[in-house]
Amino acid sequence: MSDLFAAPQGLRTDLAAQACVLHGFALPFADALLAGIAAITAVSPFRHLITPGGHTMQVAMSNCGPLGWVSDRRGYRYSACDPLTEQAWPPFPESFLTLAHAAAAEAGFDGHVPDACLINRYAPGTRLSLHQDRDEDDRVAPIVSASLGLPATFLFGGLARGDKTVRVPLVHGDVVVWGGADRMRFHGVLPIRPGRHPVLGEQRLNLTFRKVR
Ligand code: MD3
Ligand code: FE
Repeated sequence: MSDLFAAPQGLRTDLAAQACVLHGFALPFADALLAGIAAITAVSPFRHLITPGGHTMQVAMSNCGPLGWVSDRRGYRYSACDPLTEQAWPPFPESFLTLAHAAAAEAGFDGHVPDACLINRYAPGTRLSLHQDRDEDDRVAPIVSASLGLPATFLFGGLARGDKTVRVPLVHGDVVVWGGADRMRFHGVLPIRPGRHPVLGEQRLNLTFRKVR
């Protein structure tokens, strides 16, 4: 579906030497990704995880693939088992792997084979505070992220928490890829502005494909 919320396709913005936005790269996959997310979350539903400090995360999460990211009073970690269902996470839909592989290759990372995909759901007002993704054993393999639904302003920082951040607008269909020296940058998402996306309604979904082990 063509819509005013979506990115122009085919353009690329470099954020750093090994980090870029592939504008609209996920648009040809959008229907398949949404069908996959619906099937996955019918089995392993979105939930608000508890941080080790006892706070409830604003972002609702699920996972698919061999490993999933979880958090509870004991800490943050990857687990092959969904603690809610006590079963393996749903497998990767084929379209997820195709997108992750193609986007990584387009960004210069050949042969990217993720073993985890975190699915984030943001309602209007939800933010994700500045953090590093440091629970993966592999600290250089690329992470591929696909944004769907309401637009977001992504904060792209440096390797230290206090480094200056730049604001990167992300819309439906955008893919961000970062790896190598830029893999450990601090990043976050500003509060999602109220709005209604023609396909997804009042939400933003983000898929992040990771290589954990
Ligand atoms: C660039 N998710 O799940 S994805 C996360 O939009 C997470 O849901 C955000 O951060 C989201 O851990 C951001 C895009 C992204 C993520 C991490 C980066 C871009 C990045 C790390 C360094 C540089
Ligand atoms: Fe992150």
